[in-house]
Amino acid sequence: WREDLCAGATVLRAYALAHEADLLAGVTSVCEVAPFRHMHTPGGFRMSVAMTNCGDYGWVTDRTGYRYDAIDPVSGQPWPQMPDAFLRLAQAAAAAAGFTDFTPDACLINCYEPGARMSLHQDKDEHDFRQPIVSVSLGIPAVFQFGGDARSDKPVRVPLQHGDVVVWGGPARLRYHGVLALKQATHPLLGGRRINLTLRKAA
Ligand code: MD3
Ligand code: FE
Repeated sequence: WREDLCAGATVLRAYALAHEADLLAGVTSVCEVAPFRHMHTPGGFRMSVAMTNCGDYGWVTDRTGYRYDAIDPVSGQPWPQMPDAFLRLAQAAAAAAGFTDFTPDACLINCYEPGARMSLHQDKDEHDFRQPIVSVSLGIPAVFQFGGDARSDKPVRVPLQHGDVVVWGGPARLRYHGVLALKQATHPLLGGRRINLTLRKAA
């Protein structure tokens, strides 16, 4: 159930399954305060993935750029607190992959419908690249693209299913990555959607 994609990138298959109910309840409670929205890139494009956040900081993008912000620009209020179930799962997964002091203060929640995709990018808006990122896949499957240190490096495809958790740290932390356009499918708990939690230490 454990696969190393490369040094620093560990797939924990089905690791979140035992906690799916708590995680989904957490998503629902976050969305009551901070609903999913389609943000815009600095170049003016509407993202096909809908997003929200919880924790002390949330990742946002708009015409002025990408950043972590303590305030939800839609509500003008702080992001909702990170649910305990998110924090506990992320810390356990990070420890299982060898990162013992992971203290996430931000969780970006991505919502994909069929056709939604995320093009190759690096996550580099965080301050401390020694801290890993933990991602949790829920709902319909997706094909993840795991590239190299340059955008031109050919990515490998990694299918991700409901319950899979991936820890990205060390030499994998700044690798290019993305998600291919989702195919139509149905998940018993989530219907035709995929939700991905990415837990980070932003500050
Ligand atoms: C590899 N999300 O939100 S999670 C993102 O499935 C993002 O929604 C994708 O990329 C998703 O930024 C992929 C997996 C992931 C997250 C962060 C990484 C892979 C990573 C950082 C470095 C290397
Ligand atoms: Fe990313």
